[in-house]
Amino acid sequence: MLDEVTISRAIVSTYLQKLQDHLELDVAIVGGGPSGLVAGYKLAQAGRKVALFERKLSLGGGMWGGGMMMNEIVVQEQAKRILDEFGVPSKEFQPGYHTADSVLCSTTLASKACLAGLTVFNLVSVEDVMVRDSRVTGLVINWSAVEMGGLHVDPLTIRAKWVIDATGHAAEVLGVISRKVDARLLTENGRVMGERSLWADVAETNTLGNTREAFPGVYTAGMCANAVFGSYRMGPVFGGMLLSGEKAAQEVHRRLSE
Ligand code: 48F
Repeated sequence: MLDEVTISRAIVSTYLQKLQDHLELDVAIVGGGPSGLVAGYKLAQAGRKVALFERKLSLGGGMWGGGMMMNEIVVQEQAKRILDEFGVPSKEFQPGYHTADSVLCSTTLASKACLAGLTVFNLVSVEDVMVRDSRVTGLVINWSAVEMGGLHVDPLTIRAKWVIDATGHAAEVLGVISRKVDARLLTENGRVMGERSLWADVAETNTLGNTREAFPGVYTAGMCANAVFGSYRMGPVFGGMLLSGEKAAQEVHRRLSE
């Protein structure tokens, strides 16, 4: 016979244990779009203690909707190996252009990342960071429902050796740092430079170069990289997002080993 309160107790105690186990991390990833998921997968595979915080209910970010809600994405040649690595089926449309079902891609990235050991806290928003000696040392988090309701509720904190800002166009983590009176980002003007108009080819190339430390302790990944360092947007071509997640993970993994 099922007891309702036992069901509630199981959820409350398991969730709180999971949260307690992840209050101190090697890497905290903010944003569960394609770049954050690839970064999470790679870091978990490398044995790092890594958790991902996602504001929304579901993972996948801007990938779900493909291009203008047509749920297919395009991935260029250089990144097809990542689709293959995750086991996401793709079709060659013409040489150099591969398509994949965006729902299958989003769900597969999410599933493989979690199975590799990434812990996801969805419905949690990152509203700020902690800084000590001019370096980010963790995240300030709150329930997304608190944020959406505009409620005055104080947050909790997560300590992390590294943070990856994978929040997409909004570059929210670096944005909040950039607005502090005493902080300068590692960009030309010390601020989030903002993104330029849509130019797929240049944007995709620049994404990888812009995947780097943008403030001590914080790496960019995905579209955030271009938004922070002032490059172009790219529309529904996703290779750069996958490669950027991979690069952020590799570099943060290396920095943790130093
Ligand atoms: O936007 P998103 O998919 O980021 P991405 O990995 O990929 C960008 C592409 O989808 C597309 C593109 C490429 O062709 O231009 O836009 O760079 O996913 C970002 C995720 O971060 C979450 C947000 O809900 C989304 O799922 N997010 C944003 N801000 C916060 C956050 C925050 N403050 N706290 C938690 N999650």
